[in-house]
Order: sequence, then C-alpha cells, then structure tokens
Amino acid sequence: MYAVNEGGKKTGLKIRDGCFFLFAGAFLLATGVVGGILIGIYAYHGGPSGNAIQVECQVQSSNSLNQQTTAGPQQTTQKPANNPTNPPTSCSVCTKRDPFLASIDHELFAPLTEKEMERVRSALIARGIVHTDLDSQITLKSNYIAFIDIHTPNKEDVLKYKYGNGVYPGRQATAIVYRGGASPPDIMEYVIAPLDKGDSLQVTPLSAPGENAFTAREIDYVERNAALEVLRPIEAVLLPIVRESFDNANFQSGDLHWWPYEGPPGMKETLRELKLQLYFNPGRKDGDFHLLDMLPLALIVNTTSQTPNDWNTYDYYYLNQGPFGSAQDLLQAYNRGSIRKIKLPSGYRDTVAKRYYTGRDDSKPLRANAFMPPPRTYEPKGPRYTIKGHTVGWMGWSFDVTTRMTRGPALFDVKFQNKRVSYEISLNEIALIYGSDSFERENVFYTDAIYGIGYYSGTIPGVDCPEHGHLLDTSYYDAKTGQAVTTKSICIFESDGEGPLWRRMANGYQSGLRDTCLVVRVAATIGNYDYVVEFHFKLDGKLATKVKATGQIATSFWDADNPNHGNLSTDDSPSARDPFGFRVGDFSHGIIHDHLFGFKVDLDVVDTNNSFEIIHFKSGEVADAFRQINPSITTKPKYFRYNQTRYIEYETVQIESGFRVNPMEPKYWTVVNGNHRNKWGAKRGYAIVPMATATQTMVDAHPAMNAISFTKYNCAVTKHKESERFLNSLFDAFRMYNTKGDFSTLLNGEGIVNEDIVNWVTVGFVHVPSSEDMPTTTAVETGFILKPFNFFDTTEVYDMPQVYSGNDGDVQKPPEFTPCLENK
Ligand SMILES: *[C@@H]1O[C@H](CO)[C@@H](O)[C@H](O)[C@H]1NC(C)=O
Ligand SMILES: *[C@@H]1O[C@H](CO)[C@@H](O)[C@H](O)[C@H]1NC(C)=O
Ligand SMILES: *[C@@H]1O[C@H](CO)[C@@H](O)[C@H](O)[C@H]1NC(C)=O
Ligand SMILES: *[C@@H]1O[C@H](CO)[C@@H](O)[C@H](O)[C@H]1NC(C)=O
Ligand SMILES: [Cu+2]
Repeated sequence: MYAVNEGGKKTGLKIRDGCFFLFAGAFLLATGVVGGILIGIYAYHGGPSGNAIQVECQVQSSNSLNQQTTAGPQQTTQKPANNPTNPPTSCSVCTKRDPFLASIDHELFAPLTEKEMERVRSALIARGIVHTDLDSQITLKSNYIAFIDIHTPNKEDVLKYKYGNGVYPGRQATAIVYRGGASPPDIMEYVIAPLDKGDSLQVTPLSAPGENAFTAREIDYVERNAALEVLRPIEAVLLPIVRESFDNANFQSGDLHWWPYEGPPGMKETLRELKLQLYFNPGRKDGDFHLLDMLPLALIVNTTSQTPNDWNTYDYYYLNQGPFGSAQDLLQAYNRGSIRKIKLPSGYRDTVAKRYYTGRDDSKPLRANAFMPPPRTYEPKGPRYTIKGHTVGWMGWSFDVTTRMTRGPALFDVKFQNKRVSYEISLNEIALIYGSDSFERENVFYTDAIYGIGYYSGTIPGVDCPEHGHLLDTSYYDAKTGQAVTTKSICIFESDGEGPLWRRMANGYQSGLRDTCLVVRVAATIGNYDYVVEFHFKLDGKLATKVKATGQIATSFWDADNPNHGNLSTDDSPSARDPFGFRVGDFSHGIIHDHLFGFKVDLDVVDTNNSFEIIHFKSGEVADAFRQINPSITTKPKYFRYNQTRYIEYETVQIESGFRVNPMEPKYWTVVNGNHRNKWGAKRGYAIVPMATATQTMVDAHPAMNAISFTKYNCAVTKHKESERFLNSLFDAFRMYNTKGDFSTLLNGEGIVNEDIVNWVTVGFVHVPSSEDMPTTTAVETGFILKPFNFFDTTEVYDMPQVYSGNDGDVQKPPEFTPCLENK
C-alpha cells in the first residue's frame, strides 16, 4: 500500500531507466516547476483515491523552466506531466556536495568529546576528588560527577586569539561533583583545563567547599533509587488500598510506579522532602515515562539524611485527604471508611497503554490522500553551507554551534558579512510553574537546566531533520555509567521558505528574492516535554532563535467528586469549574503552567563597544514630539494639519536594567555601536524583537521567584562579566530561600553605555492544557529575532542573484539547475 522510493525494490514497481514514478491520476503539474516537484516525490501506489498512472521522469531545459517562472503563474500552462511533446529523458542524481571541510583540532566552542569527558573524569579521579569504584554502587555518601560541560574560555581571551595576537586559550571543561563524602557534604564545581594537551591538566574549584549545600542538588537516580527501596515495605501496607482503588493494581505488575519529580523537594536546604506520587505507566523503562495517568496517592520521604535507613515518611495523602503520619494510619482511615474513596472501573488499567499510544489510530478512517508523501525539499547542487568541525558557514554567515549538558544549545562568534553580530546566543534556562488542586502537584515548579537540558539522544528519522540535512555530534556524560554518550543531535539544513523574502511588482518591473534560510535545530526530551530549539539564519542578516514545546503535558488525577468544585458534567455554574485547568481524560486533569525560556544574547555590534538604545514608539500632541529634540517648539508648527501625531523618543539606557514586552507601549530594543555609523549617520545596530511571548505574571511573593527572577524581564541588559556567565545558578530552585544566583542581583547599577553588554532575553507562553493536548501536545512556538537596524546602508541582499524582469528587457533569473533525483 504505502511504499518508499527505494528503486522500486520494495514497491514492486516496474522501473525503467531508474526514473519512472507513479502518480495519483489527478496530479497535474505546472510545467514550469515539473522538475522540482517531480523529484523526490515518493512512489505512491493505490490508496483510497487510488487510480495511479505512470508518469515518466521528465527533464526540461533550465531555460524553459526559468522563462516559465519569470512569466508568472497566470501565464503558466498546466499540462499533465507525461506530456508527449517532451521526450522522456533519464534523470540523474543530484550533485552530491560534501559540506564537511577538513576539521580543525582546536575548536574553541565545540561540544566536549567523549575523549575529553574521559580525561576530565580521570583527572578528578587522579586527584581523589571523586570516588571511582564503579563496581560498587554510587551512594549518597559517594563523591561523584553529575555533569561535565564545555567551559568556554573567557571572551577576552577568545577575541584576542581569534582577532588579535593572543594565545590559544585551550579547551576547558566544568564538572559538577556531588560530594556526599565531604564534610559537610556539598556540591562542587571545577574547571578542568587545558584539555588539548597531554599533561599538566589543572583542576580549579569554582566554589568553596561547603558553599553549595549537598541538599541543593537535583533529584538524581541515586536518591530516587534509594527512596524506592525505602518504599518497598510501605508498598506492602498500601497494597489493599491500591488494589481496591486502582483497578486491582499491585506493585509487581510493572504498570504502577512512583513519580519523584514533583518539583524541588521542599524549600529549605536543611530539609529535603521528596514527594512521591503513584501513577500508571505500563512498560515503563528507566528514563521513560508517561504522566497522563497520575493517581491520587502520595507521600513524603524525608531524604535529608545521607543514610537512607534514617529516612522517615509522612504526609500520606489519599484523594487530597490527609496528612496521615504513616501508611498504617492511612490504611486504618481507609478501612474505617472515614475518608472518601475512589474506585477506578474494572478494566481501566488495560486502557492506559492504549491511550498513550501515539501511532495511527486504526479506528479512524484515513484522511483523503493521507498516505501520499508530503512535499519535500531537495538540493539540486548539494548543500550551500560548509561545516568545519562545529563552525558553519552559509551565505555570508559564519558561527560556531555547541551544546551544553546542563543548559542546552548555544551559538558563538556569529558573523554576518564578516562583521561580528553576536558573540554568544545560548539557551540558559527553562522555567515552569504549575498549579493544581492536588496534594501531589499543588505547586510543582521546574528549572530544567539542573535536570539537564542537553541529554541529546539523537534525532527521530523522518521527523526532526529533513533528509537533505546534516547532523553534528554532541555528547553528554552519563553519571550512572561514568561514560560519555555521543549522539548526532545537531541538525543543520537549508530551508526553502517557499515564498518571497521580498517582492516588488511595480510599473515596468517585477522582482524579488525567494526566501531561503539556514536552520540549526536541536531537539531534546526533558521530562515530559520535548523542546526543539532552532536558529534561523536569513539572507538579509536577520537571525531568529525559536523554541518549540511539544511532548506530553503533566497531569493530575481527575477527581469528579472533588468537593472543591461542582459537577462539571451537569452544572453550568462557576463552581463546576476547576481553577487549575480542564479535565482531559477519564481520570486526567491537565494542570496549568507556563514555559519561560531564558537566553543569553551577547550581541557585539561590529565590536564589543556597544550601548542599549530604546526607540519608544509614541503618540501625543505635535509639540510633545519635539520635546526631546527641540524643546523650544512649544506649539504645533502650522504645517501639521492635526494636533496629534505619532513620533519616536530615543533613550540610551544608562545602567543595567530589565524590560518587559507591553503592546500598549511599543518600542524597539536596540544594541548600537556609537563608534560605527552607517552611511546616513545612524549608529550601526541590531534590534532584539521578541516573537509573541508571555512574561512572568507570578506574584513576587511566590517562593520560586528569587530562583527564577530572570523571568520577570523579557529583555534585561547587563555589563558583560565572566563571573556572570549564566542567568541563574543551577541550584537555586533547590535552595529557594537562600538563592545565590538571583538574576535581579545582576542588575546592580553598573553603567552600560559604550560597554560590552549582554542582553538576557526571556520568552515563553502560558499553557492551559485542553483535550487536544492528549496524548501529545503539538508544538507551540516562541522566540526572538535579531534584526539589523541601521547596520547596513541598504537592504543587505543585493550581493545575491535576484529575480528581475523589467520592461527595458533586463531579465535576471535565479541560479539555473537541471532537475535531478534527490540525493540522500
Ligand atoms: C527529616 O530528617 C532529618 C534528618 O534525619 C531529621 O533531623 C528531621 O527531623 C526530619 N524531619 C521530619 C519532619 O521528619
Ligand atoms: C455528576 O453528574 C453526572 C451526570 O449527571 C452523574 O453521573 C454524577 O453522579 C454526578 N456527580 C456528582 C458528584 O454529583
Ligand atoms: C488644536 O489645538 C489648538 C491649540 O490648543 C486648539 O485651539 C484647537 O482647537 C485644536 N484643534 C482641534 C481640531 O482639536
Ligand atoms: C568605547 O567607545 C567610547 C566612545 O568612543 C570610548 O570613549 C571608549 O574608550 C571605548 N571603549 C573601549 C573599551 O574601547
Ligand atoms: Cu505546556
């Protein structure tokens, strides 16, 4: 029925000259684009709308192709692709062009390699900083490595090395070590360098012993497994409740599990309270979970002590009823009938896996033509980009791409037309605050960097990266095995925008340039969500950074009889609603939350001597317009017809400050270089333009807010400092009342005029899950665009071939090509 284009071997098609294709009968092609559409279309045989006919692969001359295109679609005759006037020609495979250039040894920003991570680990072992016996299990009293990340050299050193006469700063790494064996136990961060040379590796601590309390670490597999052990005897006590309430479930059947990641375990460093909730997840493997069937039974394990034997449990809750001091207390109340009970219908458990299933639903009729392959892009002469190690070049752009295990993807040294635009654009943090009317999930919040944004585990073929794209390596360190894992997770491809980057049809000419862009895409699974980060480089100097959220929502148990609200099915009164979201399944409730993505955006407009200027888009009385520029004008000049007008006001921000998007006060946030002006006397600059975005609306009193205070600003600007590398401390969510990296403290009044400045850009969305978020949530997108703003003297595209056709006979065409077979 459905066959892929593999020379017909699998499809059983009769192939002549290697280039016969089958098309659905009604598929007519404009001759002008026959080659482009024909190539790469999958063989399609039969299907509901059936009736396939054979079409020969036709190659037309490039000239006629271009003539047709220039003439415009209204003049293009439509004819079947098997037009007999065009003799069949055999198709050749498109030119293959390898984008990979000989790679260099010394990459300043490339992700750490497995070998480098191994060197880091060996160095830490050799110095006795971490315990090694991987044979004996890591315990809470071990010193072990949690993360190894690239430590990018100091900016000044990099710039001197690349653009001056400085020495090579060398490859460096940071390692985060959980020192359960230290006294007091703590978290240490080290810089290990230089990684490129054989000997004299330096290990430099970034924090003092004890400075970062051990209890500020994330909930890792060591703690989780120990907690699960503590729960074993408790499970036996809870079994009668679990059997009766949850469709005869038991703890051995493999579909019932404990979920330990209910946000940070408490608020104080001195008390670590791990909340664990039951949920259904048939066939769960380590690191893989579905959070769509959470059950209303949870408890606290006090994991403060480093000896799991000391751990006590309390705050047992069943259907929001509690707290009970122990499993026995809960069981007693349950048996006495003094608490409200829930009884899932018999057979419910068997429906769980089916509802998670994300393959096609066979019970639904297929949409017309749904098994026909969708359109796709191919590259007639191969990729137009080059890749040297992790340095990418394309159409005037060049940049380095990297990923970090904790904080995710980053670009460095981004240049356009040989001028530096940005030194660094890096994802730093993803913050979410949930709200739910349940003991289990009442106030979950996450800062994802500490859980690891960069555990990149490869791409999903056919989904993540177009077939003509190329993949780059990235690695992460697996604390459990002590080994680095390398995957091909950075996808690079050129994308056809299939429309105008610009167009102009005017008296006497029609002209334009088709939009194409280079995309760097990295997709990661972080807990229940999958996040896709993309950088889009445009021909005109714009650079869009986008982030998409997809994957699975987090849910809580849907309690139809929750006394805190009325009867949803029958009652139309406000009380029938839940203040925390909608019911999205039989026993599932989608819990409301937001997603806020914090980026470090270190623009260097031409060089590092920059200022932050805001262009306020105002309106008012005409005289107001002159107030800033020429205050002597106090009345409206006569030539203004109306008393009111639009105007702009200029503001050079003097000291470190943060700003929010406000549609009622539109403005341009620009980074400018006062020493470099365009032909028209304006300071050369780049504007930072957020896409549609939310801002943090949580009240300051919320205990998470110090840990994620960066979310209060869509754009904040600070003076560049090596001591302010990231917009927060990784650990602050785990020490909310004692934060050390509160972003607001970075805004401490330093001057930012004619300085090396950094913009911290936070964008995101709020999410009220609806039934369409089940079982998967389709991608939602936000981001920000960096846009040249008086950077060039004119539109920076005219060093490219343009499409032009004028009355004077001047005709220009896009580059010619011979249609060819997609080369995969
Ligand atoms: C939690 O555990 C610590 C260390 O064992 C103990 O000192 C503390 O009293 C416990 N807290 C509660 C609430 O049980
Ligand atoms: C809510 O209404 C439905 C439909 O009428 C009914 O079956 C259910 O028992 C009601 N629940 C409560 C708590 O009243
Ligand atoms: C414009 O402003 C002048 C001076 O204040 C006033 O006299 C006049 O009425 C205004 N015109 C209109 C159309 O409002
Ligand atoms: C930045 O530019 C200003 C204005 O031209 C100048 O006074 C200052 O010395 C420059 N700073 C650096 C570090 O070059
Ligand atoms: Cu969401």
